Amino acid sequence: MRNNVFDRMEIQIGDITKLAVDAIVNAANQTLKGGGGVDGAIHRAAGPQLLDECRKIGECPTGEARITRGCNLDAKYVIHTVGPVYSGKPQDAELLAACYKNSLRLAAENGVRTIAFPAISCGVYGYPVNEAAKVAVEATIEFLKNNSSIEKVIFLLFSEQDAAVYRKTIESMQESAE
Ligand code: AR6
Repeated sequence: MRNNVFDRMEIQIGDITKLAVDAIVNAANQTLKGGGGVDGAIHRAAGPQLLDECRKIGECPTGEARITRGCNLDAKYVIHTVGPVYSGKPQDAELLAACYKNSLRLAAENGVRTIAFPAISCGVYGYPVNEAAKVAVEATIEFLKNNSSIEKVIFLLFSEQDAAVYRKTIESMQESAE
């Protein structure tokens, strides 16, 4: 059932650049000029046109999101969002939640029905995966409750270990929702 938000979330393990979804989300930095980690992988797979599009947009503040075409990717769009550098302060969770909500809002505005997120901020930016998973899933649930156009949100994790953390997080939220 489309209204059951838990049926609209899914966990997958792998490389986000390989996904044939309407949009993949990039864990970018404020310059939007590419970088390492998932950002580097997305730019390599999408080709130089992606950087051209990002240059036209300019900078993106932390917590906000911007959209470009997917260029050479199978995904139609790339949504670039900038996660917080982990500091251990409450502001981290607010900014990370904003990344998910702003990305989902932009996706819905552009007719996206399937979207995949990497574990934003959980690499170079140092956010502990168990804390980030809670924020990511909570923000996504909150968004999906008020939206019916997005059919599937994939949390695309790079390791089985991270996927297990997300699985537990979703399970415990589903239990407390029942
Ligand atoms: N597919 C899916 N997940 C991936 C992939 C991939 N191909 N490659 C890495 N990950 P990070 P951040 C995972 O460091 O912490 C960049 O230089 C990775 O294992 O890419 O938000 C930007 O330009 C981790 O779990 O992003 C910024 O400067 C997650 O993606 C900075 O890093 C995020 O790790 C952003 O840091």
